[in-house]
Amino acid sequence: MKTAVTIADSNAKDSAFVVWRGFRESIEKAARYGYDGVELALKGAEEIHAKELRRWLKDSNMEVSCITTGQVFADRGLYFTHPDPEIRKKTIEVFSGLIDLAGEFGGIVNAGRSRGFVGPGQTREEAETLFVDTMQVLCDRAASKQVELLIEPVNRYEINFINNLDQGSQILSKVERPNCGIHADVFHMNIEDDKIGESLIRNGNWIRYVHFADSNRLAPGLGHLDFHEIMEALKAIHYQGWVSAEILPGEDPDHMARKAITYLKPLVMEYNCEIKKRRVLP
Ligand code: LER
Ligand code: MN
Repeated sequence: MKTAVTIADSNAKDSAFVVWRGFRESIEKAARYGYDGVELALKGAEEIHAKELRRWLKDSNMEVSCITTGQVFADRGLYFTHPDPEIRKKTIEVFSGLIDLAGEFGGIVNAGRSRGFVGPGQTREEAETLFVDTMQVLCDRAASKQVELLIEPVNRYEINFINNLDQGSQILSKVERPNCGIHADVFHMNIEDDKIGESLIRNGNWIRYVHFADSNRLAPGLGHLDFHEIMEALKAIHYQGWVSAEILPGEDPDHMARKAITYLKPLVMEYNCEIKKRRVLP
């Protein structure tokens, strides 16, 4: 398990949900603070100059954990279940660019709110069909680049579609693609899932990525979520992926990022030791 923090371009709006802005400075800072990687929140692949990014990552010995797409929805109004075929076509075009980029950086693209919702005048079945069709097209593109496309269940106050992990697993089984999966966010799970640990275990086969924030969406440790329960559940499913701090930056993003890594680092180190010990057991 490795730790990451969410970053975006310097002009990203609040809806990007990132801790730091400005790619180069954020990568350097994340490395100094002790994170292993950065999660790139992007509006489109054109925001990234691959050669520069490669150099900044190498200089700081950092990795990209995942490419996330909240701004594709919030800023550009693009999503999988849009009733207009032209908008869906544009969504596929933008996601294809991000998938190609992930082929070189991180190997994971997330569809949070951009997976769409049940719109006015649309039935749930119609939204589901559009979602499944779009996922299939994009998963096939992603497979050719060895990329995984993950959906993130998001709480009901933000979206009316795929709110908990059970719903995520259920709809992904209709997508029928080996490179789709779930990106779990424990902040949303605290609102939507019956028991966080039990839901992580129940849906463990699908989980490929995890967002960590506390109940108040601040750094882990500053709210009332039980991160030991969460780590125990991740251990039970032998989770080997990233834990990424997607937290509200508050007045002082540096302070919040520091709080998060100070809490996460020992937790992850202990986890990694135990997972290693388990693996040598018969
Ligand atoms: C994005 O990762 C997320 O968690 C959402 O709350 C954004 O709507
Ligand atoms: Mn999230």
